[in-house]
Amino acid sequence: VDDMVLLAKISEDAIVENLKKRFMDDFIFTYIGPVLISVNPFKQMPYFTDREIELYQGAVIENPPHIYALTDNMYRNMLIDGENQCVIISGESGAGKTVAAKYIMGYISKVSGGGEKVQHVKDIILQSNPLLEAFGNAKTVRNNNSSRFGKYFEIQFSRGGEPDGGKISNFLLEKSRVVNQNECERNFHIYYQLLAGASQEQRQNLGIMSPDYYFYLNQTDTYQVEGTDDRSDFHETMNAMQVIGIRGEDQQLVLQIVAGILHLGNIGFREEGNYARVENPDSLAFPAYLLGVDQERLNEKVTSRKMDSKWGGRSESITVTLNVEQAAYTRDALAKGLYARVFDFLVEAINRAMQKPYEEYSVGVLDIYGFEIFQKNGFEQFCINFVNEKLQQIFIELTLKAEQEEYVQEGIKWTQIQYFNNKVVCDLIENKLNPPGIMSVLDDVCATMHATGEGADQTLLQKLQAAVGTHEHFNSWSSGFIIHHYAGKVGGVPQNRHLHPKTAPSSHQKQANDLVNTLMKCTPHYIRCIKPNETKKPRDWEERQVEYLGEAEIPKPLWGSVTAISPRSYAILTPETWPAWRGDERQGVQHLLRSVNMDPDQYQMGRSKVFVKNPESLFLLEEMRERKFDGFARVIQKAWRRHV
Ligand code: AD9
Ligand code: MG
Repeated sequence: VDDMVLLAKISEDAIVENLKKRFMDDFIFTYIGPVLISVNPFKQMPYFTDREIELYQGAVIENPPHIYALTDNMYRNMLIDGENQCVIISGESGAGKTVAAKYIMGYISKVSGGGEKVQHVKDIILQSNPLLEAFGNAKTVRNNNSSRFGKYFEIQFSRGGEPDGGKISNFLLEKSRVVNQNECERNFHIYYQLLAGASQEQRQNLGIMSPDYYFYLNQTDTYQVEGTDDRSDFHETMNAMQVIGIRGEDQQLVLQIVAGILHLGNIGFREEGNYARVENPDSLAFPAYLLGVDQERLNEKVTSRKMDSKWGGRSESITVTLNVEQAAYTRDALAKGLYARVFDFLVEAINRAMQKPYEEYSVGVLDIYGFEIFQKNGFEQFCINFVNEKLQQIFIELTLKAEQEEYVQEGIKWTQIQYFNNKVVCDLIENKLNPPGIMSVLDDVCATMHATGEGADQTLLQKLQAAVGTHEHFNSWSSGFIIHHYAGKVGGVPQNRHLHPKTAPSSHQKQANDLVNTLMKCTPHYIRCIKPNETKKPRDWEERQVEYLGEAEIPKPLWGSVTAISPRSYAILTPETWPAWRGDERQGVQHLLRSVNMDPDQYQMGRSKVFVKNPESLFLLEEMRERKFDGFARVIQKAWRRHV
């Protein structure tokens, strides 16, 4: 079935079976009530052409489920109701979120009008994808083009529906990837693009060597990605910068910093009486030159740290010399910081190019990475999972609230829908006081710990135990802790990297809350992407899918609502059968439902609709009607034959 609410019985098995069947028949889209499910086909489907764009545009007739239908619906809603819209795209890594986001942007760009200026904004919207993917995506085990940042893309429209502006908010760039990667994974695409596509002159100026020369690229021995041409992608990236309006010199500076980071990574250290010394002083020269800093200054920067210290009531600054481990950490922190700045610069440049002086209408697209449960989970997973927990929270609030408000409006009797409200997990993480949540404790430990971070892990664990030790969604042991998220249990072991003063975990919390507040002001839409297999091959459905669908995550409607049961269309089912009912519609519907012996427990009459508990009873109605019609048609046919 197109919409799983119409399944005879909405069970997890039935949902999965339905999805699988459709997937095998090349239907990747299915609704489950208000949510569009999209199963990654891992091959180009034939129904994303201009023909479909035409078909779904302002469609009054029912078309099969499609991302274009959802997008068109958002676009029309925005124009007709004058309300901002947003779509939350969720799903595990490699499930097709980014591809879905691009289809949405492509559709909007195609169906909306506009002159030269609007066309320019459209170009920027579309070109922002290859640019941000070059700097923010990487090959991972799960996805050859995995987004390592979250993105909320607000497309802004004029009152007439022309996309004449836009704004990107980016979240949680996975900075750690700049300095190390898991096995079989790569650093961000831009590095390999630059190495493959740089001109002869650039090679000379930027000190471009083969990838295995650089420590930040050679740790995993993975350089190539199947189906990816880094060289041509490099030109696409540079072209995107051009379209976005980044000046030639700035383009060169961006590349210079990217190369500078690579050379920075090649600064090694040796131990000299407990202190770190740069192994080969010559290795400082090139990164210093590319990053535009004095060589000696760079040396100081990576081998020592300035600290404020209070001494006899006076505050003074002292310099602490670092050991080898700390020096490497500092070098890496510098690399990550620089990279994040470059990324932010690009986002700002795109935003500047799409800036609009005032806001009218908008459609926001949220493409953010889903829950992550790894063998080793760090602060990054903690933040990502927290954002997802918040998204689930608004999903529940908005869908159930809308549903239950309708019941009230229609005056039908109902009991509170039973579902797992994950607010309890959000509170565990973000509570400010009584007891303070995990973020607060982290903040506190970061602010008060000893400069080197020694002993901070234990302090953190002790404080967490004291604050939330008895919480039902939290467990801890001597060296780590587990959070029971709505989507699963995630365990983590704190590591000093993550507990630096001023990293302020609360800033991530603020970002998550800002995002939620923005989304709450829009009419929401949902796309849940599903990855059918780990092989990345078409027509392959692995049974393990079940647990990822997490049917429990989707609160079920208790009473399906049917807007139109017209006594006229079903009049054939009533004993009076023919001719059609002529009286009051409401009474007609009641008469109809009684005469087909529908159990009174199974339906309720609302003010403007009938509410039916089991959608199957509707099928029954349909089926009975068809049978009767068939019978009727046969009688006519017979009569006709006799006549001729
Ligand atoms: V991640 O959380 O950023 O790692 P995504 O974004 O969910 O992940 P992505 O959209 O990048 O996944 O899809 C992964 C790959 O699946 C793509 O590179 C395509 O090769 C493939 N894919 C996804 N959706 C489609 C589709 N509708 N048609 C064809 C698709 N291929
Ligand atoms: Mg993605």
